[in-house]
Amino acid sequence: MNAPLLLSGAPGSPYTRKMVALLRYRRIAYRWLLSAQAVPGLPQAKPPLLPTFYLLGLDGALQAVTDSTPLIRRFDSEFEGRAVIPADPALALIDALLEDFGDEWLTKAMFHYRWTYAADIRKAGEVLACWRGGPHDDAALAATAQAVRDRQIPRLRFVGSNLQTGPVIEAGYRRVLLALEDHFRVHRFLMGARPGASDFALYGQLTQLVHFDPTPMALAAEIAPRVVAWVLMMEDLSGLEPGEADWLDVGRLPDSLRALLRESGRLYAPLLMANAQALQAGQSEFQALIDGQPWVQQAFPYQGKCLAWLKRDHAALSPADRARADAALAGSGNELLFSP
Ligand SMILES: N[C@@H](CCC(=O)N[C@@H](CS)C(=O)NCC(=O)O)C(=O)O
Repeated sequence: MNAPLLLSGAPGSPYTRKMVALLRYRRIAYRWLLSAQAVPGLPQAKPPLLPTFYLLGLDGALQAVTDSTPLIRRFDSEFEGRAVIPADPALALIDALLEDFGDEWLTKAMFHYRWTYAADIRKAGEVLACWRGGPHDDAALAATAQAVRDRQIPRLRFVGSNLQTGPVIEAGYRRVLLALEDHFRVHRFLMGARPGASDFALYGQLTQLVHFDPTPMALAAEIAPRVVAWVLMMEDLSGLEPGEADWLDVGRLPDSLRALLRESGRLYAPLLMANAQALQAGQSEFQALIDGQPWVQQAFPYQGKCLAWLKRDHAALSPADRARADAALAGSGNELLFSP
């Protein structure tokens, strides 16, 4: 794997930003294609998600591979040094939980703000359109912008955003900003003095929330200047020299990280459970009570997989490591994820 890794993605895609920042930090050379069509003959991912990596398979042919979470683990094992999975398995579980919270919950806030408010809809429609094909003249840009909006706005229901859940999503975003602001008063990264996978996941969503979409961006500028700065710093950590002593001690997690874990327990854990139950019962929709509000959403098989991964990682811990991870999670609301 010495040749630069090839990927396609877009600047407005939080998962693309997560992975490009990761590659920079890991000092893994890459070629980022803004359009997969730029290189003829590339295989198509199924489903076609951004980012898509084109990686050499055992047969020597390029394979289209998606999904940042397993890709991060694959790169950690295939490329030496500067790992993002914490060395302590108990801390690694906390990191994985927060990575999932960023990827799967915070993305609801991203999608909600972007496609709910007029100023956000207007900006995202036009700017996202510029990254599609192009260059465009004004009429073509206006038409593509409208096509992007017409495609994305109806998809709000897939993330569960509606008039009733909007306030829950927004209050959660505000509390996440405040917990992060508090954390960055003392620590450089979620995982201590070096970044974990969770840092890259939250960074990816926050590239959009804090630096692109006007409504959540204004809130961040008002209440979370350290978060605004952190996101820009995360973009390129190629100069950081991490050491083994730089990880947090899972036995003494700071209150600010516990506050973030409580957000995951409050907002995301009940949703994961309700989703898994619906999938198991073969129902296409689930209902949950999130932060005291009814939440109705289409069941999402991918999030069923997320829960299964977390359970698997928790079950694979040694009894001593599991006890330390459980102690760190006690009272956070995430315990139900791991109850038999
Ligand atoms: N779990 C995937 C999620 C990737 C994802 O959902 N990407 C979005 C763009 S940010 C996408 O491609 N959505 C499908 C679409 O827009 O058609 C990952 O971590 O990479």
